[in-house]
Amino acid sequence: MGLSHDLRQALGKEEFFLEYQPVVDLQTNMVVKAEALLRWKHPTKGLIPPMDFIGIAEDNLLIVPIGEWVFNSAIAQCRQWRQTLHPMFQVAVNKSPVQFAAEHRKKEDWLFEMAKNHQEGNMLVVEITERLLLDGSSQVSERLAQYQQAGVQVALDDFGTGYSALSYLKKFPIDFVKIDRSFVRELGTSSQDAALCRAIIVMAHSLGMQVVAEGIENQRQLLMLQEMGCDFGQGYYFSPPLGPEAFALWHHEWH
Ligand code: G
Ligand code: G
Ligand code: MN
Ligand code: NA
Repeated sequence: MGLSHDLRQALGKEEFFLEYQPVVDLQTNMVVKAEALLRWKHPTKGLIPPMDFIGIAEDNLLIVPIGEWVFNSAIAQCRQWRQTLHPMFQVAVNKSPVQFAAEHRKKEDWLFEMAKNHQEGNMLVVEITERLLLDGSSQVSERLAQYQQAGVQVALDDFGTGYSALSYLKKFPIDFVKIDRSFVRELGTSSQDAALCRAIIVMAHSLGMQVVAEGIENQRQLLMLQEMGCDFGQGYYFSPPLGPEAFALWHHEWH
């Protein structure tokens, strides 16, 4: 039997879990956000990376119940961390264009539950990609506006790698731009990449958005991004994605 078959069983068999990667405030060094990343522990094949199963889950629409599980788990975790780590803790979850399309057809989703309770909404950041915004769909606009009303923030992931029609930055309610790690990688060695990072930061700030740099792996990259005024950073230099217990331990050591 193939992965697609096994994926149908995975939710019921509780084979999914989340890891959390800290998002560091580069000006204060505080950590009050984490990105939730989905993991699948296959009973015989071991850990399967999201790249290898998200596409399948999108094709057979299992991504919808899986996505709901991700949101519920991340919210439950965040509720706990608001008690134990920081009262304003937030979790960021990834959401693909297929999830938006499928939800639109379904009409009701977790968001409407949450919209009733603003205190839950402000626990969440939703990470979307440029691909979602490309066709300028009014349904997407509407959904993002609902997020905003519910206190959910929106981050534009992998920024700079996609279509980069900059007009959507003013058209959609986007709170954070995430500089793709391909630009951060060569920061110390490529003056072009440094110029690009600097330009993205200046542009985002002038449009009222904050910037998260992904894939920070060394101190040189960190210092350059800090000097450019980048707001937040993520990467192996701080920590890889961690299970909830390891994350809490890491957080206690950090502060
Ligand atoms: O950490 P990592 O290599 O596992 O993540 C790879 C990619 O998988 C990320 O770029 C992210 O966009 C995607 N991903 C991780 N978790 C989720 C999830 O819960 N939902 C969706 N749609 N994508 C995810
Ligand atoms: O596309 P998205 O940004 O959602 O995916 C996050 C992915 O980036 C995860 O797979 C995570 O494991 C990976 N990642 C996080 N930090 C680093 C880093 O410092 N270097 C590299 N190469 N990958 C990273
Ligand atoms: Mn992401
Ligand atoms: Na990314």
